[in-house]
Amino acid sequence: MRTDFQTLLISRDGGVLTITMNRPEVLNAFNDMMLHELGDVVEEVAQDEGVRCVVITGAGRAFGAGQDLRSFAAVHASGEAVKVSQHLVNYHRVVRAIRAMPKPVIAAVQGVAAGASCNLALSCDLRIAADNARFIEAFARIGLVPDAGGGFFLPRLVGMGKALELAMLADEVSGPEAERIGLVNKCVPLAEFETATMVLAQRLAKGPTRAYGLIKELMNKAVQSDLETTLRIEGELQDIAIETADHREGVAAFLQKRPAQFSGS
Ligand code: LHQ
Repeated sequence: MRTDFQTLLISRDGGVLTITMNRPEVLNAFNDMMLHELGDVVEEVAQDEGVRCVVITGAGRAFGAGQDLRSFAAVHASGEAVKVSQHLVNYHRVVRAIRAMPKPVIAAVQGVAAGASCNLALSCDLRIAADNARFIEAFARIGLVPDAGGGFFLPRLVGMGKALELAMLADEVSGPEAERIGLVNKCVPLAEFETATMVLAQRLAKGPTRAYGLIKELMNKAVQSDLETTLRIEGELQDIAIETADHREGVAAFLQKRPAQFSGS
């Protein structure tokens, strides 16, 4: 697994891989390098069976400030004919890789998560926030629409009415408020944030990884399907899950009245 990135820090603790976006001088705003490196690492880690949970977080006082507006303005000023939709393909690569990743991905958000960084967090499976978190669908502040998958994830997480409010008014949502409206799964005091993140990540890394991958596949498909299709997919995925070692171990542990030891296979 490659670890020599210019804009990312990579650390490994057992089955947990932490990816830290590391441009703290601009609140981890995305320049092209960071966007490409993040795409590379999320695609690569999907193949690494030793990694059973991925955490994405930010260095310094922020999760991320979205697109680096200076570097994007510089490209425009250079006269280079770049359509923004071509640039967005790089964000879409990251979002697709996170959704397709056959293991849990946690966004660990402290400080600000604005624009595309906010929506990157929404594309993850679970979100944990520190109580200093500030979620901002900042796009309308600069006359844009939510990108990086926000149009898909935001209304599904908080409902259409709240999604429209957040996207149109572009007001900040605090960590506790984000927990209240379902934008994040859990908000904890900043002093407990790192420990709480690792406790959650290690718990997931010791879980039935194959089943987690199938759960993701089921939910990914279900949010875009009707009941009949979902019931069919559920059966197909359960046929796979029931053949796993972790299923056998889970049942044996239950019958023997002991905690399960999941191998991830
Ligand atoms: C930044 C940034 C930033 C550069 C803070 N860029 N430097 C996709 C495709 C193409 C085009 C456009 O967009 C997109 C997707 C998007 O993500 S659109 C949304 C882009 N992001 C924003 O509009 C957010 C811009 N940033 C802010 O509104 C504020 O910085 C927030 C609310 C995030 C944080 O405010 P503060 O905590 O008060 O921090 P600050 O503003 O003082 O920022 C600290 C430094 O970071 C500062 O640099 P300086 O040299 O003055 O210390 C900022 O210029 C820099 N920075 N965001 N996106």
